[in-house]
Order: sequence, then structure tokens, then C-alpha cells
Amino acid sequence: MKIICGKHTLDLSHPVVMGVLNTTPDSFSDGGNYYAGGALDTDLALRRAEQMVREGAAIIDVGGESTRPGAAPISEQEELGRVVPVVEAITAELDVVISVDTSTPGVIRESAAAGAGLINDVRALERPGALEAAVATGLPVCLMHMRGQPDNMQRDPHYGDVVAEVAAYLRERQKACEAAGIARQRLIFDPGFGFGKTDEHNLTLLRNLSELAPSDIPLLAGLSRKSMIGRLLGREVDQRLPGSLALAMLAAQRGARILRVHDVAATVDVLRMQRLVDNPQ
Ligand code: 9MG
Repeated sequence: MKIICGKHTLDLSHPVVMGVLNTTPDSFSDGGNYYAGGALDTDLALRRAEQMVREGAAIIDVGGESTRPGAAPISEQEELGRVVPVVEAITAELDVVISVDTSTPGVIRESAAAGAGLINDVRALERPGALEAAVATGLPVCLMHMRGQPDNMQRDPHYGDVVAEVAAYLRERQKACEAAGIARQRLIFDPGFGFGKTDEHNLTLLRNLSELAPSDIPLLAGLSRKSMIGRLLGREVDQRLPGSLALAMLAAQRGARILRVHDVAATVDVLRMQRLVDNPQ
């Protein structure tokens, strides 16, 4: 299974790691890391991207708008200023697929022009103009399921059958994308762990991950350091590595082809061990 991301071809015959690079001042686990004197320092962000590539990340996911529960939206100008300079710097310096975590049409367009190879949209291209912007770039898109919006999504989420409802939503967004001109071969599905879901919803989705996408559409799973781990194990954000690694491996065993993580080196080791066990030479 391969996916063409601009000038790169991503081989998904085995699970790969997407390293998180949040250029927000306020993300839940790595917010503010690339700020100096109150301003975004592109060089600090580039150094972190470089480190993640050295550690084995196949994709760097650059995001300028926080999507943690309770986060408030920001203006397009603000988001452009947090994302595009970092995409330009990585494009100039590193040979890696750059994914842009955005729902904003202008950010989709300008990031693609700056060298991004993948659009990662937690709103599955539902923001007005996002679908058209994504079509125009020709890039692949990760369609994620979210119930509600970041500022209200964790207020008592309900489902009749969470697996069926998430799968149906992703299928419906697939059809909208195909009708607009984004081929099936350019789509990635993501159940959106923690986005309008209780811990039990998240666990049920993980148990049934392989049911959420047809076999030719790759699945992305983002579980790293999420608050579910904090609640289930009683761990603060900086104590969630073991829980994150266990969930990454469980997701890979259930069919995830892309793991979105903060701790790249450790996750790459876990996936390498899994591959050695599951694919004896
Ligand atoms: C931006 N972002 C935060 N969590 C995420 C997740 O679980 N999946 C995707 N695709 N993006 C996410």
C-alpha cells in the first residue's frame, strides 16, 4: 500500500510514524516549545523536525491551531503565521513528508504551495471552502471523525453504536471527497480518538479499528499522550509514555498504518520489534 504525497511516495506496507510538531503556544503536551520571547522560532521547530526524522519519523505533522478539548479557534492569519514558515523551513532542509494539521482553506492552499505533502484535517474537510482547497492541491487527505468542536466535544458525548457511526461518517466524507475530485487512493481514515468520545468509546473504537476502513484505505491512529491514558492509568502528561507505546502497538496490530505520536524514537522501536516478531525472515 503506497500513497503519493506531492514529491514523496509513502510506503505503508508497514506502519509508519508521524511525528507531532505543534507550533501553537498552548497545545496540551508540547505547546509553546518553539517560542522564544513570545514569538514562534522557526529554527527551533526545524531542529525538532530534524530530530524526529533522525529518530525514524516518515511524516512530520505541523499544526498551528490547538485542537485539545476546550481550545478556542484562531484567525486564519494567525494560523498561517504559525504553519507556513515552518513548512517552508522543513521543505528546504529535510527530505520528509510534511503533513499539515489544519481545517482552514487558506492554510491548506499556502502549505501545499510551500511543500506540504499531506493534509491532516480533524474536521474532515467540513469547514466551508476546505474541500475545494484540498481538491486544488491534489494532495492526499486524512479525514478524521470528531463529534462537536474542540470547545464543546467532551461535553457528554453519546453514540448508539460508536463503531458503526464513526465508520458511516468516514464513508460519507469519502463519498463527498470522491464526488469533489479526491480519488480514493488519496484518502486516509482516522477515528479521532478523544474527539467527542468517552474513554469507553475510545477503547471500543480501538478494539474494532480494522472495521473502520476498507482494506485499501489506510488508517491513522492518534493516541499519544492523550487524556484517556491520564484518566485510565492516573498519569500526568509527562508520565504517559508506556501507555502511549502500548496503544500504538495495539493500534498497529489492529491495522493502523500511520501512528501519530510525540515520542518518535520509542514508537519506532516498538514497531520494529513488532515487525520482527510478526514478519519472520
Ligand atoms: C491534530 N490531531 C490531534 N489528535 C489527532 C488525531 O488523533 N488524529 C489526527 N489525524 N490528528 C490529530
